[in-house]
Amino acid sequence: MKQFEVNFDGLVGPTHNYAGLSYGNVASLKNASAASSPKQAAKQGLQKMKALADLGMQQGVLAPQERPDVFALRRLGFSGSDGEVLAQAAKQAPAIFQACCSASSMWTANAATVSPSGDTADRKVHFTPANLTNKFHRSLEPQVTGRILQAVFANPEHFAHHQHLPDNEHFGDEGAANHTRLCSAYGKQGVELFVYGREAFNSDKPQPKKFPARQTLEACQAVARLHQLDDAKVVYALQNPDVIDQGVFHNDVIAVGNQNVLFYHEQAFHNTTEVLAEIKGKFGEDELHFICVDSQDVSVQDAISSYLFNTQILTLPDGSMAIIAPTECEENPAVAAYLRKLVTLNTPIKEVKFFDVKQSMRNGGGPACLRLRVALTEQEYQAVNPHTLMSDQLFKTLNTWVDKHYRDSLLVDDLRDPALLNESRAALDELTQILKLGSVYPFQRV
Ligand code: SUG
Repeated sequence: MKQFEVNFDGLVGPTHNYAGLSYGNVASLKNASAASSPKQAAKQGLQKMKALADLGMQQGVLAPQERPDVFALRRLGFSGSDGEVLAQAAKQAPAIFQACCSASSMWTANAATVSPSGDTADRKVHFTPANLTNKFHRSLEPQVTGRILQAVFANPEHFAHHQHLPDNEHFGDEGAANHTRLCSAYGKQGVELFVYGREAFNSDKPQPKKFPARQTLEACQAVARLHQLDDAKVVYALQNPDVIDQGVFHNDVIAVGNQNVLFYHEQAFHNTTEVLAEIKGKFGEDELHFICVDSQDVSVQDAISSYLFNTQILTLPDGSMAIIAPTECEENPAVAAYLRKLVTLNTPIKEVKFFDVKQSMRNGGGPACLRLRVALTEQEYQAVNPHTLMSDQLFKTLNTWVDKHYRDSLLVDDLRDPALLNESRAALDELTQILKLGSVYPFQRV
């Protein structure tokens, strides 16, 4: 049976802005209050999706969320008409207001953890939306994310959806950004590698001193239980707390895997030797490539600023692998030199393609942050909502939709404009019709 990985990229929402909301994410803090371009951001994302579809990859689209989140602001005590809620919140609590305007759902690597049917006891594809408890602006996402995922993967014969984990730091869960699956073929049982930053119920264990560890071991274990994974095929690895303190806020900023390749920085994990031995032992006899990047070749700082590891490793239709990298990797001399060398080594990675996703990069989101990977069999693929799958027609329709609804430029001060709320809702209402999602947004359900 045919089997492949489908990348579901997040469409950038109409309120894409730089508010400096993510302590521990260097780019987000550095670009706080810079002007953003929602239109350019959405188009950069669409270009990447279309280019991957043109390479022969299966590519899907996930809808963004409704922002400003007036419903969250009302929950926090702001009242009156929608316009009054925005005005009061912007004046009385500007930081909270900005958090309720973030377009952060665009980074769909944080939307959910997905386990393909080859790994699960009931042979369904399992989804658990990430609760994203560590950042208030992101903690607003899981409910609507769950609805969007159910509208895309609706068939209960193939897809199982779980509620996000309890909204508490003890179960802090950032989804697929801290989850990698290694396998010899997408449809075969693989090893699911969960990377966590701390143990919530055991403070004696190592944890970062400066920046927060967003993902806990207990959250990883809960997701593995929900997804009915076999313990013999799961590895839990502690992220190196020192790199979290240098700005590696998710594991996908320092390591990435695809099929039988794990590409990682030598400082990515705590106890690397043990972690790799466990992966190898659980993977079995098939060929497995560990590609380690030394600090001498690429420093942790260069890895963070270029996002060398926030790349997508794709298996192309001819079976070879390509790296989809942000243009920042091309601009960084050490990283560019490393990539030139990498494609000559004896690994499946033979090619690097650079993409401009600068609008997203300025908030700490590279190519890999922008996509949720879903490995599917042909039969499961046929059960996906077809209106969410990239095609020449959908690419054209979505570009026209962006041109119609998105602003060229946005400053944090513009977020209080009630017209922006109306523009966003009009855009999203139309989008749910294009993608045939039904009523997933709170404003559509009142
Ligand atoms: O959660 N940035 C996101 C970036 C997420 C990147 N995702 C992965 N690594 N998979 C975050 O820190 C910044 C928003 C702002 O500052 O306006 C933000 O939310």
